[in-house]
Amino acid sequence: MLVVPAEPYEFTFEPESVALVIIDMQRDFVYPGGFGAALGNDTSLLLKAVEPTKRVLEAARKSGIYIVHTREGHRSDLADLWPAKRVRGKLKTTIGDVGPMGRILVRGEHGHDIIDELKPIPGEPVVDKPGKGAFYATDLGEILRARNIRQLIVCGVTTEVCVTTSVREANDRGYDCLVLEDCVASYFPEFQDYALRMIKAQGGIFGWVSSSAKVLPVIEKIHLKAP
Ligand code: TIU
Repeated sequence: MLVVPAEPYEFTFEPESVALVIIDMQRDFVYPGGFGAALGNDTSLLLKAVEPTKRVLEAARKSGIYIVHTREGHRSDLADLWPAKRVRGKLKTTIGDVGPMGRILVRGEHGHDIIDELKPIPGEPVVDKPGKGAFYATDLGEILRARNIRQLIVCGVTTEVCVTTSVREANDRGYDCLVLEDCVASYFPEFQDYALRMIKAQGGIFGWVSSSAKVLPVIEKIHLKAP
């Protein structure tokens, strides 16, 4: 059993039953010209999560722990895009429209893909999700169940939207979630703060909060054999 210093108390896990889940580290959120920018946000605020997440991803790859990536986006025919999601915000340029990185939040487009720094490698499933939560209308649950994964180390963007929605979904499905505070980011510093506080309040009502500096030495001790 390994132990990570965390709040509200230490997070314990077995390496075989933990997965690193990286949520929506897509160009459409972290670079100008995508969905994040279309919503009126300063995308540069998300970049600070990239380097710490990269360190955790590289350590996880060396350790052999299971790694899953997610991407928010839609079919090119937009058949899986609820009208409510499409019109929300009354945006001039919205999901499915052409932007500088291709059609916004559409699978197969440049902006929809994961940033180069965190590019998945073979053996790391990429889960395409049409919603904010990583379990809604995806096979993530089956992918994790096939490996007997019960605990998730979570990185990604944005903290109060797709990260928190996914953590809440995971919590209700019986997973323990450890969210790394420097590996998640928000367009709103105050939401970053409150989203993390909501997860760890009330005895860890949705999960645990720690950091890359605290989890890295623990991951570096793991040497799992490839399955
Ligand atoms: N708008 C916002 O903060 N986030 C999203 O729309 N999606 C994700 O968080 N991935």
